Amino acid sequence: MAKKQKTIITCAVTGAIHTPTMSDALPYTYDDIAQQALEAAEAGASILHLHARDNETGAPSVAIDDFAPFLPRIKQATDAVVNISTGGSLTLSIQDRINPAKTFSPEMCSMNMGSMNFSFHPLAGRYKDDDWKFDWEKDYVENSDGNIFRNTFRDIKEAAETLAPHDVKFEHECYDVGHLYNLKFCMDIGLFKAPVFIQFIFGILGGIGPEIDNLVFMKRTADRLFGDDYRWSVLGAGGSQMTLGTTASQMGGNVRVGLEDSLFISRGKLAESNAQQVAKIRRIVEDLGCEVATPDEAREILDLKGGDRVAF
Ligand code: KMH
Ligand code: ZN
Repeated sequence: MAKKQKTIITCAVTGAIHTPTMSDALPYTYDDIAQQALEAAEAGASILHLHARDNETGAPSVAIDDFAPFLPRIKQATDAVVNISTGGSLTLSIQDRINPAKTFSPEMCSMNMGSMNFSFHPLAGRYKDDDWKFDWEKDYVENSDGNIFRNTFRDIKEAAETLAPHDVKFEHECYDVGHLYNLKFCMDIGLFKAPVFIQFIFGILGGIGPEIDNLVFMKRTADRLFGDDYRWSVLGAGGSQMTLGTTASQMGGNVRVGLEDSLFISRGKLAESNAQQVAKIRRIVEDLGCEVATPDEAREILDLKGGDRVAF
C-alpha cells in the first residue's frame, strides 16, 4: 500500500436512493443541487459525486438536460473535482447510464464493479401512503426489492472503452469483496490503469455489511491484489457513514459522505445539508491528526486530467 497522503473528502450530493419525502434537505432542483454542491466544497469536499434529478419531481434522471443546468454553475464557482455517476437510476442500461459522462467528459465518474441485489425497500415502511410528496416515490422505493443493480463484465468493458478517450478517472465502487477481484481481472485485461481509485462500500442491502472487520478484510484483500497500485476511500451507508469514515481515515484511507449515502448527521437526527456532513467529517479527520486534501491535492493523489479538460 502507498504511504498515507492527505485525506480526500468526497461528497455525494443527492444520488438515486433517497426520495424527497425522506428529508427536506435532500437537494433535487437544479438550484439546490448546485448550491449544496458548492457549500460542500466550501466545507472541505474536494470531490463532488453528482447525480441528476428531475427538477420538478426529484425523480432520479440521467437526462443530459437535467445535468446541464447545474454542472457549469458548479465549475464556475469552485475548483472541486466533478465526478459524474454512471450508476444513475437503478433500472437503466449501461449506454443510458454512461451518456452523461460521455457528454460532459468529467475528471471522474463512478464505475460499479459488479451486478448485485441493491435494495432500499425497507425504507418504504417508515412512511404512510399520505406521506409521500410525489407519485413516483412509493413504487420506486418498494420495487427496489426486485432490482438487479447491473454491471456485467461486458457492461464494464463497454463503459471503460467508451470513456477511455475522455481520460476520465473511475471511482471503482466495490460493494463486496468479489468486486475487488472483478476489478483486478479488468485491470489485468487492460481496461483500467493504475493507480485505480477504489470506493469500499459498506451497508447497502445486497452488499457487505458495515462492520469494521469487513473494512479490514476489504483493505487487506485490496493490498494483496493491487499493492501500491490503488488509492481508497470508504462509504458507509446510513448509520455507518461517520464511524466507518473515521476508521478509514485513521487507517490511511479517504472518506465519502453526503446525503446520497446517509440522510443523518447523528443517530436519529436528519442532516441539514451535505455541507453539515462534510464539516463534521472534516472536523473529525483534523482532530485526529490528518490533513484534508484540497482539490488540486486530490488531483495529484489520484492523477486526474485537470478541471480545464472537461466539457461543461
Ligand atoms: N449510492 C452509492 C451506494 C453510482 O453512483 O454509480 C452507490 C453509487 C452508485 O454511488
Ligand atoms: Zn452515486
